[in-house]
Amino acid sequence: MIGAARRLLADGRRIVCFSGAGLSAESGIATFRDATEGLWAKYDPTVLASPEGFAADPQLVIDWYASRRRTVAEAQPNPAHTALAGRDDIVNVTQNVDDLLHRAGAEPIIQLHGRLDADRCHGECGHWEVVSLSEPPGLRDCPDCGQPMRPAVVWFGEALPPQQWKAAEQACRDCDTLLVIGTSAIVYPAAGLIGLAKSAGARIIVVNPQRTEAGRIADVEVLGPAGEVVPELLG
Ligand code: BJW
Repeated sequence: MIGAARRLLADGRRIVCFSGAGLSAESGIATFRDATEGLWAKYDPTVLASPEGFAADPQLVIDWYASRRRTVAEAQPNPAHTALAGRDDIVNVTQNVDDLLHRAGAEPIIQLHGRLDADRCHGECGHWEVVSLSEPPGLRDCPDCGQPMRPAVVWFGEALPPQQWKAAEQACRDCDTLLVIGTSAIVYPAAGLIGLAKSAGARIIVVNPQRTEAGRIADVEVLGPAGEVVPELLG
């Protein structure tokens, strides 16, 4: 399977990598849906990452993000990030909110679900600030309008940033090879990019230790961890 995937990538002229939380798993960042351990295990991330979760308990949500931000601050890019960064012909479309692809030096990167290293006003005023991952802010109000500040990420029920979404759709429509890494492929509209690329004629390669929804339409499915498989595919 790895040989078949390598050949597809070698033949690719317009390659897009569509990644999810599994890309950063070997850097020590917990995936969204895999069982978690420790302090936050008893909370459901799909509830915390929603406007309803924030309205119900803003302090809890901000504390959860502070903990995740500190973890990202301490994490390092893994060999999969580095391999992707080594290929400036690959367009990265990621669902990840961490900055590990950036720190590895990958470019371009389209971040569909926002970023952890910024906060924005939860109201409509548009105030936005870069924040420290290692010393994240606590619960606080927007200096412009007094509404609460919150991480600049996309929660369930919220629209994806329109420019990034448009760029991702364009890239997936135009690519001839889509490398799908470390995503359960169940969160929409992002997961729909795989079907979009497929119906536009792209070959689909999926890298994941487990079988996923994306595997159903893959031309090649490589079962294994990104940190081992991706350097082999792109080296
Ligand atoms: C490894 C590995 C290793 C492990 N190597 N791999 C149709 C039907 C039903 C519902 C919907 C629908 N369409 C839309 C919805 C609603 C919803 C949705 O999709 N829900 C589904 C759960 C059903 N979608 C939304 O709400 C979206 N917005 C929307 O639709 O808006 C409509 C609208 C339009 C106009 C105006 C207003 C509204 C928004 C979705 C936002 C998602 N946000 C999150 C949180 C981001 C912030 C944060 O991190 O806190 O994004 S949720 C979470 O899921 C996060 C991720 O980016 C995203 C995807 O998860 P991902 O990356 O796939 O991670 P996991 O954990 O699921 O999977 C990890 C994988 O890695 C696994 O497969 C492992 O096997 C693998 N792995 N180790 C490689 N070493």
